[in-house]
Amino acid sequence: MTTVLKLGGSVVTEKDSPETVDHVTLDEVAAAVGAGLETDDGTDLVVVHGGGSFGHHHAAAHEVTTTDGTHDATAVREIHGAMGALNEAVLDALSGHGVEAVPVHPLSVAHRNEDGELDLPAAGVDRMLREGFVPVLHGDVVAHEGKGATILSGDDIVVSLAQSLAADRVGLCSTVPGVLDEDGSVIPTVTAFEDVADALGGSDATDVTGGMAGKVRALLDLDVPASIFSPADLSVFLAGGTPGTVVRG
Ligand code: IP8
Repeated sequence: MTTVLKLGGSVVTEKDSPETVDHVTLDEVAAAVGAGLETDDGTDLVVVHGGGSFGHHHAAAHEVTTTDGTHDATAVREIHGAMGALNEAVLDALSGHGVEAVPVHPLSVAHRNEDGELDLPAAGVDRMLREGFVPVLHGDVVAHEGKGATILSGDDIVVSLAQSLAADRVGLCSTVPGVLDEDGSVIPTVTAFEDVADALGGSDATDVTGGMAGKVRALLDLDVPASIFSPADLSVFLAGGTPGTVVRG
């Protein structure tokens, strides 16, 4: 059983305060991951985390998005460096709860072609899983044919890895308990973007990769259903449940 779990950038950071880890929530989700793996040691778990207040502020400052690139190595290093620092914090938290977490930095292995198609080789991640590690990837800046380097969202990493690892389960741990309708109630199932287009507003903090709308679009591309839920439901998800919203393309 292979599970790909994304920890949203807004979950693990104070999203409106530059380069600030939300240590309380990060520790809670790390504890849930540690307990989940202890209960079910047959699960191969890949963790991906978003940028939150680490990646997005630097990306915005350098005007780098998923489609607008930069050839400025300093900009690339600043965005990647911030994400590396957040990755360290996530690794530390997971390690503190007994998770054999190791880093995987997309900048070093992934790239996009001129059509924007992502190539993220997964053989190394697969080997890590087989050796009992929990690979921890993150949204990053990656080389992009003809554009220098652009932003790679953690959501796109999740989709790519879920496909190349033939994952059985995909979960997005977000600050909200699922995809919400206009009344703020969780929509149990989403099967087409048009069903929720009106309900999905933009993200309210600096987010160059599209907030909830971007997540739903990315998850609709998957072969397996994906769950979107809040940290309070992470244990339920890891125990095999489907809390929050299930996105099924
Ligand atoms: O928060 C974005 O990842 P996301 C990463 O998963 C950067 O969209 C570098 C802004």
